[in-house]
Amino acid sequence: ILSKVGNLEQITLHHAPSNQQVQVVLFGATVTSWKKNQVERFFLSQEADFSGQKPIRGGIPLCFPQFGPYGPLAQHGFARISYWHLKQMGTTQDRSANGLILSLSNQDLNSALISSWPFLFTAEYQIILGFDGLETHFRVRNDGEEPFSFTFAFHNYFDVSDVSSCQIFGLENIPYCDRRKNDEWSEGEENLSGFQMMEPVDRIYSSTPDELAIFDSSKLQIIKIKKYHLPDSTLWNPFGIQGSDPGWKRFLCLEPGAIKSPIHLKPGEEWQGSQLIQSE
Ligand code: TA6
Repeated sequence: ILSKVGNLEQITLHHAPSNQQVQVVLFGATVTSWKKNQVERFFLSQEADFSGQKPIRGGIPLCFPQFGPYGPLAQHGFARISYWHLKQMGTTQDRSANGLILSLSNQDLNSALISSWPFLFTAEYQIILGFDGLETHFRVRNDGEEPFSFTFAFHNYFDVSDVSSCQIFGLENIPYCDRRKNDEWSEGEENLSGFQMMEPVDRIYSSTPDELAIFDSSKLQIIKIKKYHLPDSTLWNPFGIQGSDPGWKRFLCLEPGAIKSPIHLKPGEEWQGSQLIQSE
């Protein structure tokens, strides 16, 4: 189903047998909503901008080809502020899943972006709704004659009842880069699952396990993330500091990515990073 939100085109995908629905805005290839059993699982800011002038705050913005401010591009790169094309959409023959593929290439970029990131590439973003949950697959191919490098993250904004009543599983004892302390590296914390967020957190954990989870003790909801070829994970909540989104209590960002060590692609090479999100 194709519809409009603000100035932007969006697609709604359903998977009736598992009672799931996902909404994807072509601008930024941003997943803005995922409902299972009619319950929303992603946070979308009340201030989310649908003019096509700014990244959409909420859901799953894509950070590519640069995570954060670390590189020649504006924060988190151009994927989240580019107009993607619908390449394919439909259910599998046995109706066990419904999905779509969006694409973006260097031809879709303006000249300022091309001069900051002068590489020939094709990116494809596949979103699949099925009995297992929501799968997102991000692929990049080097179509040029020069090698290039990039960093990447799925900037997941999960909807939580209160960020202070969430437990995080999978990041115990893992060293992290503390973006709030001049990117200083800290030793991991032993008991992160008992950890209650009481202050701003902005961390990049390196070499994290491929299964992570958030338990929301008020909603009694668990979100599980399985990730593939994405070694790192960002954990973020601004906790009301100046400039925080007014809805900051209601989200927790847990973002699988390839951040610490950039991915290098030689001419003709392709890379894929994926996640499967399940919620009970
Ligand atoms: O992933 C966390 C982070 O990099 C934070 O440092 C914070 O700036 C956040 O992303 C949101 O960035 P944005 O540019 O969307 O406001």
